[in-house]
Amino acid sequence: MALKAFDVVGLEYEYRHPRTIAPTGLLRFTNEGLENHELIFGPMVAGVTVADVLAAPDFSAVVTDPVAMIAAPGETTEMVVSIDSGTYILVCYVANDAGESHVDLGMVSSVEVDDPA
Ligand SMILES: [Cu+2]
Repeated sequence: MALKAFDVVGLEYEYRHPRTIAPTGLLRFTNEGLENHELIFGPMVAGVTVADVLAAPDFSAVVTDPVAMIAAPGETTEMVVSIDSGTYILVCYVANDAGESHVDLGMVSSVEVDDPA
């Protein structure tokens, strides 16, 4: 049986993805933009919001076991992952030529992972 994939597209400066996904085995990140983009993807600690993560001094205290992938323009990269239900953050900390971090330009999102069982 083929692994179910969670497809994320990155571009300037946002992610496009389904709002809710079932736990999936294959995380697939495609860069449809003109700059390099990364996908840092991990479950937020219960009760933590995206705004809390962005304000937190210690990322690892609010997002547990994130994975990181980077894709050049036009590239697709994929990774087999094992994920549980919860709310996951997607964030890119790459900086553009002006020195602005993509996250500050809006490249951050979240997705609900919901186990249908
Ligand atoms: Cu980016």
